[in-house]
Amino acid sequence: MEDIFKTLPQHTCSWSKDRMTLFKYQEFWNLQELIEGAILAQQTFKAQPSDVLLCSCPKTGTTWLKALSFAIITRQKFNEFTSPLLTTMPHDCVPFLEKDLEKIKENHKNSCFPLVATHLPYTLLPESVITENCKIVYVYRNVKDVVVSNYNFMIELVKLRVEDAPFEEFFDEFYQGVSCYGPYWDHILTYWKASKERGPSRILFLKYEDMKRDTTSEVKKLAEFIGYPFSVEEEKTGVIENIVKMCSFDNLSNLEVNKNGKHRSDDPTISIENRLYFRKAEDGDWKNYFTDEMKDKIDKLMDQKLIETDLVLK
Ligand code: PAP
Repeated sequence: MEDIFKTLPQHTCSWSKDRMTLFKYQEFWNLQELIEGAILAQQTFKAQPSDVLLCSCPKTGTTWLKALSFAIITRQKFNEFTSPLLTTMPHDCVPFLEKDLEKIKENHKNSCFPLVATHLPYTLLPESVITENCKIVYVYRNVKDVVVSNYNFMIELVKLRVEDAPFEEFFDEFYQGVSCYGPYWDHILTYWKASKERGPSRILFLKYEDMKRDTTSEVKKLAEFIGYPFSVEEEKTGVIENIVKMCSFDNLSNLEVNKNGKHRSDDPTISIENRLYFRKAEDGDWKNYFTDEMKDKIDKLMDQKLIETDLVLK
């Protein structure tokens, strides 16, 4: 690992007062520990054909997607009163490829639990995900709210106050593509290109804003895609609505575990307060942060980057 890192471009983020350094590994920026996790996953992860990968760039709806997918696949065993989601942070319910290889191995051995989450771009996924033709769900979100969500999360992570971490500097670096798992648009494009090659039966795109607007429809789509469709009986008896309600921001963010608990609490060096994953969940919070100039600049960039796609990130 040491030899690899010696060769990688690196960048110390100015907004972080030099508290955060990112490395560029195979076209994408990231923290050292997450690149190490990616390399280990690439070298050792053996996907099973039944695995379903929940993929996303950070701050695009990962926590919500994990909660919904977990609730969908465990609904025969648990309901809205007994679900582990009521006492366990969604990130601790679905293992993360860059960090939880042992847990995933255990799941492969002991159960038929198929969910694996990752923030890796498609081009960095372990080879076996492709050769085993695993299904992939990719969630994405409008770029401006992603910038703001990242900013608020990252400054907490490096223990800076808003006054001490200028948003303009964070925006500039994000715009240059320097963010965790960034450039964000290139991340999306890796999955978009793969979906054109592999077809919609293997890669489902979900958009955070669509999920907010019509959660029930998107949840039905998700359940069908991952192979756990709702029966007519379930639709009639409100099973979908119960899942939607249980996984809603209002419900999850008010649970004791998500207000006061810590994620990865067994390892204090990487443990993160769960509340940081539940901030506002609003569309358009960017309006409280962006100047007109920033808005025009990033909208223009999205027009250029996504010109060949039908994706709208503005
Ligand atoms: P991660 O990639 O670090 O896991 P992720 O879950 O993708 O983060 O993104 C966090 C965002 O999702 C937060 O958005 P905000 O900063 O704009 O508020 C968070 O509030 C939002 N979020 C978390 N849970 C839910 C949910 N159940 N429904 C809708 N949005 C949610």
